[in-house]
Amino acid sequence: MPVYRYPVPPASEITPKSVFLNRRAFMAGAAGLALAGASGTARAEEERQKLATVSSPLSTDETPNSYEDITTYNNFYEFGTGKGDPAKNAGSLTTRPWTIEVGGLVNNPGTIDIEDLLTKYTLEDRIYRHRCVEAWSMVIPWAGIPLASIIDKFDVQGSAKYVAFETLVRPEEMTGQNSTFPILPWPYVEGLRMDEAMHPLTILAVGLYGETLPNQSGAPVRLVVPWKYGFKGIKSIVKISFTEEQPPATWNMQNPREYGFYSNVNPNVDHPRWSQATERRIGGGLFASRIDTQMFNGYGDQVASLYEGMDLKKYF
Ligand SMILES: Nc1nc2c(c(=O)[nH]1)N[C@H]1C(S)=C(S)[C@@H](COP(=O)(O)O)O[C@H]1N2
Ligand SMILES: [Mo]
Repeated sequence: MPVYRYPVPPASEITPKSVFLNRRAFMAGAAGLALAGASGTARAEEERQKLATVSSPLSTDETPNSYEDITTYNNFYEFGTGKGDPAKNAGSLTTRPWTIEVGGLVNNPGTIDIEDLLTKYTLEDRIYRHRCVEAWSMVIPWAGIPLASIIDKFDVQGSAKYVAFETLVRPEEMTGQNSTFPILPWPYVEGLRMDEAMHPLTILAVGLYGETLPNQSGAPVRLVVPWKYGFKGIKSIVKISFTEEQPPATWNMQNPREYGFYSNVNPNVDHPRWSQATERRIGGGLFASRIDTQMFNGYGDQVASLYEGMDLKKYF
């Protein structure tokens, strides 16, 4: 299994939150306005935590969407199916204490504590393009940790070919898990091939705009795989396991014709009910013109080699 290494920035490049925010505000007027919105947002969560991040060369230089856009237009069916439902309903989720159970084909099974993720790792400032399968997109400034550097510690066995992820099931706090006609089977589950999981672009995100994640964004920890459609980015993770067989993925099980296991952003492979050739960038206004969707969401230089020789129309 290939292990990817990347340069770790020196401590002198560590960016305190205030500097991060000022820099963003300076770089982009729109983002600056959004920050005013952020400070007014009520949180039924722990006190805000300052996240020190180092900037990553893997960030896009596109202007991030506003905090408002990113936190009020969400998909998180555990809290309802409307785009505004997670912002309305996710405040009820208790995100401390929180541990992720790690098991399956590893020599050191164990747990990951959210406090350790926040304090014992170098958090990287990763501004990524985010493309939903529903053909809208955003640019999001995450704070995250490369998944590879986290799973290394569990000593993954050579026979592991995939990583499986699971979201919390807690109907008392997750309104969408309470409904009489469940829209999805719970828990929400996802999976990656091992080399995708180890790729330096793949992160577990714990922060947004220099603060801990708001619940609607998948607090306290969620997956972000920027070259894949958004639904691969499973939220509020409680379990990670390593498997030999391809693990189940919620939308793929729900409708395999519409949602593949790989789900790489691909403008040449349409969703059966709509085109994937273009996307609507949220925040551009209702009548903003659509932009062309890029192969692998624009991350092709970094990830195309993972799929060399694969028929991406078959393995979509
Ligand atoms: N547990 C869970 N994770 C989830 C979802 C969900 O419904 N439940 N929705 C997915 C979909 S379809 C998308 S597009 C992204 C949205 O992430 P965002 O709300 O942070 O933009 O989360 C993904 N992760
Ligand atoms: Mo999505």
